[in-house]
Amino acid sequence: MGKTLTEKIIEQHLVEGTLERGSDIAIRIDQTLTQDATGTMAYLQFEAIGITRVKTELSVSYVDHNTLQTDFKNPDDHRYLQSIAAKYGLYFSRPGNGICHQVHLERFARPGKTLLGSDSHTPTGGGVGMIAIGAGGLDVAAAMAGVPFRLKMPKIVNVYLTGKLSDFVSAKDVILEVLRRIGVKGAVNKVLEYTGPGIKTLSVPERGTITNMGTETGATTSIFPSDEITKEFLEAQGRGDQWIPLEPDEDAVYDEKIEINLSEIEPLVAEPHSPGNVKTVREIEGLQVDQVCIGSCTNSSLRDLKVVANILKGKTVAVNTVLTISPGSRQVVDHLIRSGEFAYFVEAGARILENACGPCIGMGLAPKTNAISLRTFNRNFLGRSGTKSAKVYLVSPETAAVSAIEGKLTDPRKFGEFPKIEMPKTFINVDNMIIPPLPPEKAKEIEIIRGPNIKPLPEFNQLPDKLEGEVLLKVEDDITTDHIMPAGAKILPLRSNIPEISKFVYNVIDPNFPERALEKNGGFIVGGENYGQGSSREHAAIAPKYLGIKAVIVKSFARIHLANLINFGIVPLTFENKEDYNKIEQGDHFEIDLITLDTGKVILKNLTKNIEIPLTHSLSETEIEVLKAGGKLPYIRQKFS
Ligand code: MIC
Ligand code: SF4
Repeated sequence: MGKTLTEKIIEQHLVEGTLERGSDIAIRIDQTLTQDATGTMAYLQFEAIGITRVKTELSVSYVDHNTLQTDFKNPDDHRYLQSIAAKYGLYFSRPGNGICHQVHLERFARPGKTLLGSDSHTPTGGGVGMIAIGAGGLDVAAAMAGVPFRLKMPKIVNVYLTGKLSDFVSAKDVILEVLRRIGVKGAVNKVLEYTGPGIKTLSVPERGTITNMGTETGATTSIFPSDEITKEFLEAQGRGDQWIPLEPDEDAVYDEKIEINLSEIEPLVAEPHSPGNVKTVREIEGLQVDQVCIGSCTNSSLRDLKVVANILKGKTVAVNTVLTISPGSRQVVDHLIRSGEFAYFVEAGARILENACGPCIGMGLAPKTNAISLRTFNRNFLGRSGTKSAKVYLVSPETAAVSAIEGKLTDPRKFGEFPKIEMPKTFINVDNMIIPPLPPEKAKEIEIIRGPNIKPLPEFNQLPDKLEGEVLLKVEDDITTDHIMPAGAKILPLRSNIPEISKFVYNVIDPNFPERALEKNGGFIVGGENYGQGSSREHAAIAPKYLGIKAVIVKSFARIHLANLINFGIVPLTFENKEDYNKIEQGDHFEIDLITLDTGKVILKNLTKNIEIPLTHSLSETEIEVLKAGGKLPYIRQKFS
């Protein structure tokens, strides 16, 4: 029986387990990446593991999220990260060099390798045929220490592409089409593997856009084969020697199949406040737009910004609209400057931002009250832009650029002729802002530099046999980590200070939550489906843990958040009967006996309502051990040192 590409790469990296779907497996990790907002915590944990040098083939530390420096905190973190990279043998991509996923695709991603990143959009690397997975910082720290990464063997979904995209329709519309079909929980514990004649019409950056935003379907990762197009891209990046051909067997067997004819896709848009609320642009065209933001790890490649530049050429941004552009990397900017296309942004009146995440994570450029903001980004969760009353719509670069000129949401096909863009045969390699690892003898001499905001990770106790307390919060379906642990210019700088950041847990939904949790000595959170969708930020587990959250009881979990809860000793439980969710109210008093955890079932006693509710879980034996040890850090210390 033939194999899928996913199976081939996973099999080559398998340390434990089999390819049986849903079983617990452990894989060897070749590469890791971190970014600054998750990286400081990840490296504090790496230090706590006590290894002298990273054990991966390649590990890169990027600075791209926390680049708005309103006080000392962010630059202190950058300095800390730089000293860590020098001491432990990592590459360090300096602030301003670009967004981790864009730079990694350009300079480091390699077909056939595994990549674990402390950012949920790490699957961007799947654009060159690698298994690239997002995870919490502690899992990435462990991978840097040589610990295999554990996951459930995902189901493999074949996304079979035929046809060819029309002018003004691009890769973003393809992933929006996938989201339209399967929604934000459609691919939890699945890999989206792209094949079919249509893939030959997509360049590597376009494939990267699709695998990047595959994260919004809940997928473990997304992957394209490594073919002639991949070869050309790597050669143009001066990395032709890293190319290997990789594809699924012709008779590969997939668990599911989705067929998409690229020729039939039209410009799409995701309405507030979920990337899964997809409509055609035609359906809601005409909406006045106050702000248009172009960039992010989804749509900031040279291909995308060239298209935008040429749409803007000779035009002016509409009077009541603000246009921002945040390029993905210095390589992208360098090309645009040398080709003269950068001038089109400037002349059109775009506000040019740093090569960083910027407005995507609410780091500046928050929209005005009740604004309509059109963004080429991948997420439009409530409040993420920094303005709770703003409505964020996700679109392609083509739709964004044309709408910026018109001042209203416009189907870009009305623009006229599609600008012909020319991609360089060879990219300018601007690696002078990437500091390579120091040799071990030199690395030893490096001192780690810590700013006053960098606080050690709090120690957490071992798990007791019985959990007791109140339901501190009851929430609905599709709660994101942006609800649980918001980001933005005010909160992100606190990422290396758990006591401080914990004051903002659930800030968008219930600003009194932290105070109540501390006052009641902790308790429980009850939720619906897909709890914890979105980012990899482990602060969405560490900070609730710090506030005393003992267990989270929901209908279903998103993958990365589930792993993060386990890593920090919060018990993740699910209802055996989903309707039991309705039998619980905020304020109810619970008692949960964990003695039976190993059997896969536990009983929740709702003392307030005087009822018993059966709960279940998907925890592996190792995960139960981790929980019992009080989290992954004490567990690793016990086991590996
Ligand atoms: C995001 O897009 O939500 C982030 C910010 O990149 C996060 C990581 C973080 O919270 O630092 C992610 O996607 O994992
Ligand atoms: Fe940065 Fe936004 Fe991409 Fe997250 S989704 S890595 S915040 S650009």
